[in-house]
This record gives sequence, C-alpha cells and structure tokens, in this order.
Amino acid sequence: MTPESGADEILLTTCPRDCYDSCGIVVVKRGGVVSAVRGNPAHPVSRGTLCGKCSTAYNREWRDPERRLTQPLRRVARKGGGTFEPVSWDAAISEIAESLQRITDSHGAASILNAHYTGTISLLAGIAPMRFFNRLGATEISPDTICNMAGHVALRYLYGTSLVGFDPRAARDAECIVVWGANPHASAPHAHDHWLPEARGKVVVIDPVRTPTAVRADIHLQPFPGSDAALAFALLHVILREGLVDDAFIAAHVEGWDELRPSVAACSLEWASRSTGVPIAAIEEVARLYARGPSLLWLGQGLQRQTTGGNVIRACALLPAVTGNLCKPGAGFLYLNGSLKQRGMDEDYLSAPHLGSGQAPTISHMDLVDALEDPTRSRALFVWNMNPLASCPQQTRLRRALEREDLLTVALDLFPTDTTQLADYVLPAASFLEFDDLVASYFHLTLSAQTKVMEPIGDSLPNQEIFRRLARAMNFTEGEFHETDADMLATLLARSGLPETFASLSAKGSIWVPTETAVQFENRVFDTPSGRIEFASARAAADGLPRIPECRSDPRPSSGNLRLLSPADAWLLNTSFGNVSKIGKRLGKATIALNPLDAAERHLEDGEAAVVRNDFGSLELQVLVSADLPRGVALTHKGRWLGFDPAGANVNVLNGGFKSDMGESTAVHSVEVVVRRASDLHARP
Ligand SMILES: Nc1nc2c(c(=O)[nH]1)N[C@H]1C(S)=C(S)[C@@H](COP(=O)(O)OP(=O)(O)OC[C@H]3O[C@@H](n4cnc5c(=O)[nH]c(N)nc54)[C@H](O)[C@@H]3O)O[C@H]1N2
Ligand SMILES: Nc1nc2c(c(=O)[nH]1)N[C@H]1C(S)=C(S)[C@@H](COP(=O)(O)OP(=O)(O)OC[C@H]3O[C@@H](n4cnc5c(=O)[nH]c(N)nc54)[C@H](O)[C@@H]3O)O[C@H]1N2
Ligand code: SF4
Ligand SMILES: [Mo]
Repeated sequence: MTPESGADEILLTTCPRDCYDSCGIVVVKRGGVVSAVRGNPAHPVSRGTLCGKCSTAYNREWRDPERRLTQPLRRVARKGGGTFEPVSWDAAISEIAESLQRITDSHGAASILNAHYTGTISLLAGIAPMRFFNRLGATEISPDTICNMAGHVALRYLYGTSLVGFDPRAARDAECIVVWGANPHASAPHAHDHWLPEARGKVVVIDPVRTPTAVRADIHLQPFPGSDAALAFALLHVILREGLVDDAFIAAHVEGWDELRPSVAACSLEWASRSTGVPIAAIEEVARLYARGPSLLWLGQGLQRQTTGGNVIRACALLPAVTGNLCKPGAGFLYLNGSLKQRGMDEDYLSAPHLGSGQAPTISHMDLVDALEDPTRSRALFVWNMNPLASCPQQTRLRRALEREDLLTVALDLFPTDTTQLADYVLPAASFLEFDDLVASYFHLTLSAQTKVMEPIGDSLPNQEIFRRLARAMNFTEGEFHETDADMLATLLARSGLPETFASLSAKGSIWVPTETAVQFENRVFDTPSGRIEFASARAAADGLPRIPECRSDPRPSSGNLRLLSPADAWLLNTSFGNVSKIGKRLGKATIALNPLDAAERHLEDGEAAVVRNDFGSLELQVLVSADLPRGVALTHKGRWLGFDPAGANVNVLNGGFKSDMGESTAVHSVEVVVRRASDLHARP
C-alpha cells in the first residue's frame, strides 16, 4: 500500500468486535506512532469506512493510557468499593495461582467459574485461554446461553449444524433476501449500507420494529415479538395451498414432512394474522416471492431471544427445505457462519479439550447468579472478554452476589468496567491493536489478520499470555502452555491448507475462504442422525421437546404490560464503547420508545421521564414516542454502563433471566414491563 502524505508506515489489520462485518482496517503511523485507525478502502466489506462507534473509540479511549487499564490491580478495602492498588504481574499471578490451588484442594476445581464471551472474537484471545480452564477443570458458564444458544440447538435438530450458513456472495444469484429478526443497520452496518442495497433481489425485513433496514426494504412485515412461528406456519400454509412445495427436494432430503404437513395445512391464516398482526395479503405476497426464489433467509439472533425462541427458529428454518431454497446458487439460510473448520481453522487445537477430564461442567448464564449466591458452588470467578454486570440478567442479585467477600474474582479487561469494580484482581488486557491474531468473520467467508500495530499500553498483556503465565505458575507442564503466539498462528495456518503465512496474510489484510462463492450444503449431507433434514426429530423428542416444530405464538402481554425489546444499539457494541465520552454525548439519555397510543394511554409525552419496572427492578428512561413500534411493544437498547446511570443500573435490571425453550438460553426480548410517568410516582408520598 502506498503511504499517504506524512505517513511513514501503513499497516493493515482487522476489527475483532462481535459484529457480522469484521471490517478491514488501515492503521497510519507517523514518527513510529499510530496516528489514525480507519477503514481499509481495499477491503470488500469496510470499503474505506469503519462504523461510527469504532472510528470514534479506536482513535480515542482505546489508545488512551489515561483511560485504559495499564497495570495489574489488587483490591484493598471493601469488596465493590472500587479501591485497588497496583501490583506487579509476578505478584498478581503467583497470588492468584496460590488461591486457585487452595480452592481446588478444598472445594474442587469445579467451584472455579469461568465466565467469558466475545469481547474480542479473534482466535487466540478468544479461544486459547480455554487451554488453561480445560486443564484446570473449571466450570464454564456456557458462553452462547447469553446470546444465541436456542437458535443453535434448534438448527442442529433440523439441519445438524447452525454454523454453516449461506455465503453472502450468493446474493448475486438471489431473487429474494429475507432478513428475519436481525437489524443490520445496527448490528452489521456494512451489510446494511452495501450488501443489501446492492442485492439484485427483493429485500423482505421481518421485525416488530420499523428499523432503518426495514424502512429501506421492499417489504416489511411487522409481527408481534414471539409470534414468528405462527408467521412461518402461515407462510408454509400458503406455499402448500398454492402448490409451491418442492416435492422432489423433500423426497430426496427431508425426514418428517408427512408428520408436519397436517399442522401446516391446518394453520389458519386468520388466526396467524391476528396473532402476528401481519395482514393476510402480506403473508401471501411474501410466501409467493420466497417460494419462487432463489431466496436467501437470514435468521437474526434477536429472533430467538424469546421464551419460545427455539421453536421459532425451528419453524422459520423449515422454509428453505420446504421450498427447495437450499443446496443451489442464490439459496440457503444463515444463522452464523461460525464454523472455524470452514475457514480451515482447527478450534480444538486452540482450546485443547484433551487437557481436561472431558467432564468439565457447564451452567447457563441464566443460572450464573444462583451459582454465585451459593458458596458451596462457587469459590472463584474468572471474567474475561465480558462485562456480565452490565450484560447478564438479574442485575440486582448479581451485584450483591459479586460483593461476596469469600468469592475470589479475577477480571481481565481493557478498561475499568462495572464488573472489574467488583473484582479482587483486575488484570489489564492488551487491545487488538497490540498483538497479532486471526479473525474469522461469522457472516462473510473471510479470514483476516489482526496485526500488531503498536506496543501494548502500559503493562497490559493479551489474554492468552495472561493465562499462559497462570498455567505455568500452577505448574501445568503441558507443551500447550509453552507455545508462543507466533507458534500458534504458524500451526493454525500450516494446518489450514491455505497458502498463507501470518506475514503474507497480514500484508493482504483479508482473504476469502473459499475463494469462490460457496453453495450451502452443496454436498447435500446433513449431520443429523438420519443424514437428512429432520423436520421430525427423535433427538428433540428425547430431549423432552416436541418432535416437530409447533404452530404457535406467544400470548400477548397481560393487561397493562408492554413487551420490552433491548437489541443492539448502533453506537455501542454490546457494552463496549459505553465508556467512550464522544459516544456517550451522542447517545444522550437512555430512552424507551413507545407506540403513540401506548404513550397516550399512559399520559406520557415525548421527552418525558418514565419509570419502567417489573418484579425484578426498575429503571428511569426518557420517553421517545415512535410510530415505528407496534402497540404493546417498547424498545430500548442494550449496552449502557451502570456507572453512567444516576441509579447505577441498565436495562438488565429488568431482565429476570427467564430461559428460552431450548439450550437454556436467554429470553431477554420476552421481558415484560409496566411503564408509568416518573412524575406521578415521584409525586406520591
Ligand atoms: N438486555 C439485553 N442484554 C443483553 C443482550 C440483549 O439483546 N439485551 N444481548 C446479549 C448478547 S447477544 C451478548 S453477546 C452479551 C454480550 O455481553 P458482554 O460479553 O458482556 O459484552 P461485551 O461488550 O462484548 O463485553 C466485552 C468486554 O470485553 C472487553 N474486551 C474487549 N477486548 C478484550 C480483550 O482482548 N481481552 C479482554 N480480557 N477483554 C476485552 C471489553 O472492554 C468489554 O468490557 O450481552 C447480552 N446482554
Ligand atoms: N452496533 C452493534 N452491533 C452489534 C452488537 C451491538 O451490541 N451493537 N451486538 C453484536 C451481537 S453480540 C449480536 S448477538 C448481534 C445481534 O444482532 P442481530 O442478529 O441483529 O440481533 P438483535 O440486535 O438482538 O435484534 C435484531 C432485531 O430483532 C428484532 N426482534 C426482537 N424480537 C423479535 C421477534 O420476536 N421477532 C422478530 N422477527 N424480530 C425480533 C429486534 O427488533 C431487532 O431489530 O449483533 C452484533 N453486532
Ligand atoms: S464493529 Fe463492526 S462495523 Fe464497526 S468497525 Fe468493527 S467490524 Fe466494522
Ligand atoms: Mo451476542
């Protein structure tokens, strides 16, 4: 790349946030110092621009030693008091190792909880720490249960995998793209800006909220949250009635159509329209368009964060197989392209499950607070790549549980967060700009280099190095704990069969794997017990679930209640960037959007303060009256930091942690609340 004026070096790297886009980045260095982090014009996704949040944060707080954690810290005084003293790495590591040994001897390693998620999705920093936890035998807080586990389980019953979706490049052959329960405007900004507008087919968005992506779509269906299985069955009903079923595809690849067909035939369009709020004519139009195909179906993660989210995904995912929109160009469905194998990456090599006994327990994030409240179940908690106090349910109880003086909490982060405030040891993690790694996008089929462009700030270290040091301090002698980052990157790439070294990949930024557009399930092999697509699943039945997806809809909220959605905010990435001043100014006060009739019924006006509450907590939010929402639905966003709210809480103070029907996964979009004028409540004696 040609250096721009005044730049003495230009480096390519990749954004490793938990985002569909995995943008390519250009880093400009002047006088040996990073002077700008921006989009790589040559990158097929970012095309020269990063999203607003990253271009803001990466050029400010993320490189600011005054804002980052720079030294290991040890708590002094009361737990949660937020007073820490700096300690050396050696002292921190040896003290933590000694405590872990003591806990293992007295209570067993299963009483050490490992809570982590996707603060970074780069491979070494995201996965290699699992070597330590597998060897230790700690209890893992099942990562995906905070996000998307219901959908994974549902798709595994049906197709045998949730991790191999359509290749987005297939859009060039698609006549129709359905975006169902995803909001790329916020969660995949470049898919919103480029991929969808450039698609030649018609775009259908199915979302209770009239999102900016829905506004731009050719057709927007606006179902009530949790009613999507009814909508899917109604679409199937039209497809069956009008002879649009692909019988040949079903005969060749599907188990259980005969079992399912009666409930499809019996699904009344009048009932479905009443349950979902979607007009019959719109259901018919989308059914015909989708069935004609070739069609792509993007199943978003918002779709399954419901008490019946597993059934919803199972029902929606019937569509590609019933209409034969699969195994051919321009067709398929996508939940996540999360298979690292597809990109040639050996995940087991990185996480080394063989180091454990194979019986390491896991528990759901929905049950984390129960485990933390019980000193017989939890003696220590590790938190890395995550800010659970802000992102997990049962916030009030969680805070109290984290205040337990007899719980050893070790938190790794780039910044002092709501969660690190409650830790015993806070360990400074290096940012993605400060070490080499690899990033595999979970949407586009890219493999990218995350290239070190500057030295770690202060004494910070990459996650994998912190756990390597802890492993050695605990006398874990296995070779895995002696491999350097460079060793691991070289091994990963050597095993991938790709003609790349880290240096060659870093020079390119990103490559496509495979080079040409992939056809989903091209070999027509499905990793289910029958080897076919299982509409009827004996495995689901054995797990206590219905054998076939059910035509049903969540009941509407009880009288006076609203269903509260809290999806991704365009200016936050989960909780990341909640501490970025410029973004905070832009975000302003946290809002709750209400349909004009719901607002009027509560005598609430735009801009007024509302108290939002339920059995789990209460939160003051500013009312935003918006015709973009159906009646009965309220909208706020996830990711605010508690420390920036006058009451020290965010939306998860309202989340009771109810589970979805599959995978013990979050049902956060099923939360119900009562909304009232704050002034009425304050006026009360
Ligand atoms: N109400 C509500 N709550 C939700 C959701 C919702 O829709 N509504 N969504 C849920 C979903 S989908 C998810 S995925 C979770 C996400 O919840 P979290 O995983 O808690 O959110 P993140 O912001 O991704 O947390 C990442 C933390 O990792 C830190 N980090 C970044 N890079 C590194 C690194 O290299 N090393 C270390 N050690 N730390 C790093 C960041 O500074 C940040 O503090 O939230 C869930 N919570
Ligand atoms: N800017 C930004 N980008 C992000 C994130 C972020 O926090 N901020 N988070 C990242 C993470 S961890 C994840 S998991 C993804 C999530 O990104 P998405 O897959 O887009 O999921 P959500 O943002 O949870 O919700 C998407 C849409 O689902 C809709 N929805 C909610 N309930 C229902 C329902 O019952 N039916 C239907 N049809 N739609 C429903 C919501 O109104 C919302 O518009 O985004 C990633 N990208
Ligand atoms: S968060 Fe997403 S859109 Fe923003 S720079 Fe990173 S990958 Fe790109
Ligand atoms: Mo997520």
